[in-house]
Amino acid sequence: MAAQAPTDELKKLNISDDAKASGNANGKTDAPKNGDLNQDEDDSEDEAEGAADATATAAKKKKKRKPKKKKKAPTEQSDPPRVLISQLFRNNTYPKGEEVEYTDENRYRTTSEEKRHLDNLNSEFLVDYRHAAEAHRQTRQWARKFIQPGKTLLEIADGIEDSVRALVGHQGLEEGDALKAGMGFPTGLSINHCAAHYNPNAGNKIVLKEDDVLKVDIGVHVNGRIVDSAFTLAWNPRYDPLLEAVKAATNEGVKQAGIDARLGEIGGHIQEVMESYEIELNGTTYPIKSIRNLNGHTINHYSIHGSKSVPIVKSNNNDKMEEGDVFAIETFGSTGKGVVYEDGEVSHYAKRGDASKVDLRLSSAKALLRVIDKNFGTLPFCRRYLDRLGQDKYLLGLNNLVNNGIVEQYPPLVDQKGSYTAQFEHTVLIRPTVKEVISRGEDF
Ligand SMILES: [Co+2]
Repeated sequence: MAAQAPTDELKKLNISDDAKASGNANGKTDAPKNGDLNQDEDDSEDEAEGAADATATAAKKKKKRKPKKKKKAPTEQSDPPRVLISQLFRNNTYPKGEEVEYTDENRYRTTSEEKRHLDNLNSEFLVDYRHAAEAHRQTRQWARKFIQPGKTLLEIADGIEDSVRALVGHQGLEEGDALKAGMGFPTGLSINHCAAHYNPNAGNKIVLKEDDVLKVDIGVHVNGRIVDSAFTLAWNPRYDPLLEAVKAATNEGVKQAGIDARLGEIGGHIQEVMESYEIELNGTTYPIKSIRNLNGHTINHYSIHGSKSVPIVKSNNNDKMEEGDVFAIETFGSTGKGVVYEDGEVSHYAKRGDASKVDLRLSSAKALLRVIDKNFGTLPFCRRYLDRLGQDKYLLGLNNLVNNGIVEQYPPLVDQKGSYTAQFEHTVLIRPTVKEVISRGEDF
């Protein structure tokens, strides 16, 4: 999910970034830990076995060859993905992300006993993060094949979200279940000049087209540890330079990230890479611009937007990255103006971490707030997530919560009509010993 930088125009419309910054996940840290996950793992073992036809066939073959080995749990993912990640990777041992050693004066950290000790104290955090990241990778591996022109945005959103929930073993239909693991935020499916925060509300009729450029922004959380990672798909090769530029710019940001790195300087490096590309469309050459009012951001426990932001243009932000920070490094390139504004029907919302107690007079708002507290806490949600909980006619109450400053809305963010935008994003853990690009996969 993108963080918006308050530019001059936006400042008039928006609350400042500081006010947006949410501290802790007040009272939402009571999500049950591994015990419960293991419970679910056992319950759904049979179900997962039945679902995986391909897996069953593969296992049969194996059986013929090695009759001694008894088939137990599935060892490979199904299509669509429905086998628990915790079944594919036992004993809380999930694949690592890309670990990168620190450089220069921080080089000592890789082997430092003290820093290793700090790292070990944080093992639960790492297990949850790697678990969520593997669910992200396996979901997007499937989504890359599934998402094709002709599919509706609703089919795509449901397909991705059903997969994420199945892989972490939490459907999120009972109170509190979505807080244990599941969607970290609504799936962003933003087309062409729309850069971010588009998710189809119920009844949406949009069908993906051959010439579209689609940003797929997926959030997966386990125990409130949110992996925020996005990629862009296009079927017409004419967009290749745009996608290449943004992928390279994001990788530059990931490369520059580290302890003591200054955020404004990182923005400069990102912009330099991004704006070294251009693209020709219908005989016109367009420079590719960094979208200057979109940012990467820190991620806190149960909170997608922390207090630090990572600009994607050069800026005088002298804040530094620090040990223990979690960053979503995301960059956006555009053939348009390189500035986004809010436009269109809202789908994304989140309860503000700093929401004060307001005496709500509207009973529908009061009831809806209870639903939000019990199911999402400060995790972003969309209208469809309320629909699937059986909520209806909630718009008046929802808007009342927005107007009272309890819930923040995140409208779609668009550049100039007719332009094309692309996004790539990774989540990076600034661990005491190394930097871990937790969402890194073979695809990007
Ligand atoms: Co993000």
